[in-house]
Amino acid sequence: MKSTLDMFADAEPARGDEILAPGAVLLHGFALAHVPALGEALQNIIERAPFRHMLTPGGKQMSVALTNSGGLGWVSDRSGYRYAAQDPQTQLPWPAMPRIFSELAANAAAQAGYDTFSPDACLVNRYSPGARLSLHQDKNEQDFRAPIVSVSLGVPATFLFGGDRRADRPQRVRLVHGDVAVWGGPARMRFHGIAPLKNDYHAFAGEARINLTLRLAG
Ligand code: MD3
Ligand code: FE
Repeated sequence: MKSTLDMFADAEPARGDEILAPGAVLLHGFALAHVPALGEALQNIIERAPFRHMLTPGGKQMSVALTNSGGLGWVSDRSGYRYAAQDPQTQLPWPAMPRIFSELAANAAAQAGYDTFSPDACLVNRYSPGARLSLHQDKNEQDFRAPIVSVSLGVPATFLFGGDRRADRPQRVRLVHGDVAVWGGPARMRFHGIAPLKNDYHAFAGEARINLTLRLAG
């Protein structure tokens, strides 16, 4: 029986890996074999830290619902965006990062050319029909040398891949169930977002899309 590590042992580019831009690689279907394990780990997280709609600093509810796992979790409220070790709803530490999340992320990063990625935060976003994420940069992390790894599950979405300036016209990239993308190097600070989720159905989570983003936050 192969160990989880052996299943990922070759850190070589695979057929069908798609370079979106310097530093940004889309690994089509990379997570597919691991979806059952990812789903079980996710169930356990949302039992302890349910999805919730956070407030933006401007006081509006986000259309995306979120939760976290790992030593740090991304949070937002009237005072701003930041990482926090505790769930603000319960004051408990976020659920531990499941090994399948960190291993999958490290191995995806290696296949994309980033050698030693060891995430300490996993933000879990849930998109219901119509939910969207407007163009933004991820800059709450301490060390921008680390990439961000994202895992798409459930209903497909249109990822908006912008440039270094907000006004740069975004490239539209379809992300489907099982896709893993790695965003680092010169792509790390690019503006990005998700177009409003279409009404659709996928067996993984019904009408929803779930996205895991694995980060080195602290
Ligand atoms: C490109 N989430 O949570 S993941 C976010 O699908 C976020 O839920 C989206 O953007 C989602 O901050 C996109 C892909 C992603 C994540 C971070 C990036 C792409 C990125 C950072 C820089 C460039
Ligand atoms: Fe982002």
